[in-house]
Amino acid sequence: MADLQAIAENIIKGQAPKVKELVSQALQESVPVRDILHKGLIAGMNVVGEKFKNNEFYVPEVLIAARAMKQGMELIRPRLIEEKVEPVGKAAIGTVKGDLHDIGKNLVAMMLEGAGFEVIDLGIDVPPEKFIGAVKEQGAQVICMSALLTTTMPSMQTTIEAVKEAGLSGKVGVMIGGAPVTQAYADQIGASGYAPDAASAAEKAKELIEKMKAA
Ligand code: B1M
Repeated sequence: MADLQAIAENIIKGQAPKVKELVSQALQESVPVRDILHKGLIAGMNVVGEKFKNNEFYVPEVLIAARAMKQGMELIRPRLIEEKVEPVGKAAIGTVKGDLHDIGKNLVAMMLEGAGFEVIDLGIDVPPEKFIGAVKEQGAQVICMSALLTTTMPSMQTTIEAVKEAGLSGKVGVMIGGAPVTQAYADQIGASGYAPDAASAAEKAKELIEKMKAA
């Protein structure tokens, strides 16, 4: 019988082949795809996020778990579309203009996917207009900006100003992060959220979506 907890456990262990095998079995046994996603794949990534936050896991373990998650997701994606299972939200993520660091940004993207978000990855060196485009043309509900250089942090403020100019204030959440970024900086430039690490980033993005829904 399909074992959703075993899917979660193998995500945590980063056992991609086992995850694929268990997900295929669950699909064959007609386990609801929503359950495979939430009680299997996402449940596993939630634990990975917690362990990462508590320094029990480091970057390599997260990357290996995310690879297992991705392979499981590939198997269920056609069914998610077929059954119109809505993602938790849509997030556009990128490293800001002038900045080429992407390791942390990629981790945040993986944790967002792991939390059930549809992620539009805009890559590195992303100018404000590209973030705005992702909101207007692709329906992103949260903009996630990463910066690793003190010299590129001002691009976060420029993007927030562009969000205001585009009349999108209050309609899209804007969250920021990266090694030199702080909550104080987020407050100073008017970002709606800040997170110190990839796991907290996924939680914060969810919180922003819920706040916007409630408003
Ligand atoms: Co660069 N680099 N680098 N670098 N680099 C730093 C950032 C630096 C601190 C090194 C140093 O001097 N000690 C320094 C910045 C100084 C400063 O501004 N304060 C620096 C510099 C100066 C530079 C160059 C200017 C060097 C040069 O050419 N003279 C140059 C700039 C290029 C550019 O961007 N235009 C440069 C280039 C590079 C490489 C290309 C060689 C390479 C990047 C490769 C890549 O990313 N593909 C690189 C690297 C690897 C680093 C260090 C060593 C590691 C960064 C990293 O990946 N950390 C870094 C020194 C360091 O941090 N020890 C350094 C691991 C990653 C998992 O952490 O990105 O912080 P991090 O992400 C975390 C959190 O911050 C958070 O979650 C992640 C996981 O928990 N987070 C978010 C990140 N984004 C988030 C977004 C969120 C929320 C949380 O919400 C949206």
